[in-house]
Amino acid sequence: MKREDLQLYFIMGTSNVSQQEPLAVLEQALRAGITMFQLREKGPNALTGLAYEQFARQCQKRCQHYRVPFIINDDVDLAVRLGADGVHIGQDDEQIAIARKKMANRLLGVSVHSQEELQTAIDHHADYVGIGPIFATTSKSDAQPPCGTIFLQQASKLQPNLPIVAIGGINWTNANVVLQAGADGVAVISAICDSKDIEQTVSMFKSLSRIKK
Ligand code: 3NM
Repeated sequence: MKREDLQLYFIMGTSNVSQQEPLAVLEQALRAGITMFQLREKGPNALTGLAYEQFARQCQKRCQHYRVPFIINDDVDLAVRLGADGVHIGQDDEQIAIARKKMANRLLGVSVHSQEELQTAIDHHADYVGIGPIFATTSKSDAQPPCGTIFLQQASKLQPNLPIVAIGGINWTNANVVLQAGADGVAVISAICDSKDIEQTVSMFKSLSRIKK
């Protein structure tokens, strides 16, 4: 994968957006310059069945228009059926192995929280890993306690060839900390979903990443 694609990785599901249509939010984020998108349809009011698949296809179409990789959270079968660019999954050894096999040469991202989980992801040839939650987050109901940047720093030193995205409570005012700690980029939900000016928010994030390089 291109490491630069992790620079500003936007994650969204329909429940993350309240003031606007989710597709309108995605469109604004894409137009403003996000570099990767993950559909993460979770929560009590999450779309299911045909409505979920149709929404996923609409997101995919918009990502294709902007040539931004379209990733699906957890649902490997949907990712295969849609020909998504990748899938992102959590820490289940068997699931990682199955996902790697089914996704073949498409992207596989894995969330890791420890050295052991990092090694498991590497053993299964993950294309990138997500490390978090770096800061406190309200967007994931079962998130672990904030871990700060120490593990992120260790992981980037130990695995310099492994693309890493940091996640959890990241906004443009604290993003610099994780970029300095070695992340290739930041993955965000609320920083973009709750933004009153998505174009400006995206520009702020992207100017920070440029400073890092
Ligand atoms: N995964 P926000 S934290 C989806 O730690 C997700 O693995 C996390 O949302 C992890 O940018 C998280 O609003 C939520 O904090 C990120």
